[in-house]
Amino acid sequence: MKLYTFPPAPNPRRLNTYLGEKQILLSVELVNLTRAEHKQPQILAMNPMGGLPFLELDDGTILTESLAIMEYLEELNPEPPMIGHTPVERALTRRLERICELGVLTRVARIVHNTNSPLPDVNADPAIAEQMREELPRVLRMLDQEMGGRAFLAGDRPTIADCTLFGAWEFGRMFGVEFDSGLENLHRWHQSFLQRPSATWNPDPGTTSVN
Ligand SMILES: N[C@@H](CCC(=O)N[C@@H](CS)C(=O)NCC(=O)O)C(=O)O
Repeated sequence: MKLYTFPPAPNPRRLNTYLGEKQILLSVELVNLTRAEHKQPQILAMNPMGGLPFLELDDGTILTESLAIMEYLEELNPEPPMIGHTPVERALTRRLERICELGVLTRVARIVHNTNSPLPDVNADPAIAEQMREELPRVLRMLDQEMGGRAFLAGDRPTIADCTLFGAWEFGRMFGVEFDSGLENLHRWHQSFLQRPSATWNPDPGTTSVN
């Protein structure tokens, strides 16, 4: 299989982090979003939505959506479990992952793209960025409280929720989105997560890492 991706972007980054936690290696084709390479006809022919990442399976099937790709790879590589063991652990992990994507990653991305987007031809709307800046702290405070003294969002092992939050946090950091210093548990988690091999994982040593 082959992964089409651009790891500095938050959805590619969360998938890369997942691959790193699993130590999965696969063939990668870098598609530079900042040069609009995802709008090239050969990419749109595979993925008409144009978004990254997407995975091309050996039979030519194209999988888009980072979460669907993580779930697919989790079924192929169940160890170590990144979505929990038991039905309730799996539901709680998925709950946190959805909160991290919809509540954090999406808002961080909208702040960046409506102020200082690295993508060409984006119509920035500062009012949207402002609204997202107002909404973001509440969900982060909730995650910070829920995490408490745990090592990871869902407990003592990393899960797909950590991968999504890490992708969002790193993208925000890269573009000056401020995370309140009062989020002590999340800042501790982030500092510790930065030390993990998954934070800089290159799933295809044949390509230059752009993390
Ligand atoms: N829901 C998709 C979103 C994919 C997506 O929009 N990716 C962004 C990078 S984070 C992208 O490729 N943006 C390019 C564009 O919107 O033109 C996922 O979870 O993978």
